Amino acid sequence: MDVRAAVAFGAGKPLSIETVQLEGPKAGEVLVEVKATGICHTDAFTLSGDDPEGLFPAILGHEGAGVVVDTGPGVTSLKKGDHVIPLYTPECRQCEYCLNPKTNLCQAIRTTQGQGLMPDGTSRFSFDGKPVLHYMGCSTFANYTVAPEIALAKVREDAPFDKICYIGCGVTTGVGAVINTAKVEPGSNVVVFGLGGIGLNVIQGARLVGADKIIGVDLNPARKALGEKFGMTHFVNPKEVDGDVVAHLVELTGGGADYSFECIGNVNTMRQALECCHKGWGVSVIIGVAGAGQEIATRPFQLVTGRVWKGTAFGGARGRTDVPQIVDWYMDGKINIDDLITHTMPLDEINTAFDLMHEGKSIRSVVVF
Ligand code: NAD
Ligand code: AHE
Ligand code: ZN
Repeated sequence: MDVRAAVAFGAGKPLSIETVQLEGPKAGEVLVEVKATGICHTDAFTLSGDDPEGLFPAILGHEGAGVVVDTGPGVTSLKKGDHVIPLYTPECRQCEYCLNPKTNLCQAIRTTQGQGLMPDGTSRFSFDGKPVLHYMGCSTFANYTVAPEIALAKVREDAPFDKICYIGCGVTTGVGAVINTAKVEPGSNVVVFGLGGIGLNVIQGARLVGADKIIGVDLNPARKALGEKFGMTHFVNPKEVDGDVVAHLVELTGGGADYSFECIGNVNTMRQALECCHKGWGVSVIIGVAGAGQEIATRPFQLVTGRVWKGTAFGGARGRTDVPQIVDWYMDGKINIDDLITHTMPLDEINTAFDLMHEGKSIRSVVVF
């Protein structure tokens, strides 16, 4: 079938809106009509050429919501008409990883997913007779996509696509990092580096679990008001701090953060996030994705003296199980998504979403098909 897609033909080039061809779903796969997709910083990261796994031409996008229109042979858990959110972290419920409660990183299809292919090693998309690659198993920058059954969470049908698409990455990553990965306790002091589409969800997750001080760190002064709306109690702009920002944060938290979260993707702020943690017990969670060749550093003494460095993907969530629950939280008013979606646009204007992100003017842009 013909579908409309924003194609990434090469690193650093704007997306090109094209009519591409999409084959129907093969065994274990599902054809989804994408109704809305968010644009995450990770899409921009891959498009920039910084992603060691970035391959072109590809159809990017991994924060979508839509409706099942067809199922391939052997699909049992989904049917035509079901509302779904594609999962870049699938949940097969059978692999060694899914059977281990310590991780959400299902590895059932990770190899082919990283190569931009469906689990059988081929692509369903083509343009001018040549294959176009999938991205993160989702490719939501197209009005139709094919995804493996294990990479689709079935969600309630009364939830609006243009809001719940954000649960496909940003909301779940931020809120999940607090609840699943860090397991922040009520009364904790929390420091969040980067108040964008992820960091603001960390802030609302911290408020949800009853954190005490919630300190946001961002270079963009416009993030202060929004952070406060989501539960931030203190704002730190590193440009306005006299002296060392780590020392300032340690003082502000009365000895160091119980938990810190890096939501930028910058190895220098990752170090600051670790080092502002409390001696003896502070835990720092890396969420941000750093470019090819980047490495983190700290004095090992920071760890010897009890700070813990860890990371999280998709907020530690098991998508088919946890995503429907997060949709319920949104529908019940427990979490706020609407105020984080600052811009909506048609697919033809998707490059504007990248401009707004780079200019610091948006939190989340959503393309509505
Ligand atoms: P974003 O662009 O919306 O937000 C980034 C924020 O960081 C902005 O507010 C910006 O002003 C701020 N910032 C930039 N440099 C800074 C600095 N030196 N000091 C303080 N603040 C600074 O991005 P996002 O969509 O929120 O994504 C954040 C990061 O999380 C990206 O690296 C993205 O790839 C990553 N990510 C990871 C996961 C995961 O599962 N681990 C999921 C989604 C996104
Ligand atoms: N491909 C990159 C890493 C990109 C990355 O870390 N992706 C996160 C999700 S970011 C969503 O916005 C993730 O889930 N990682 C786990 C995984 O298995 O990909 C690289 O450096 O190679
Ligand atoms: Zn993302």
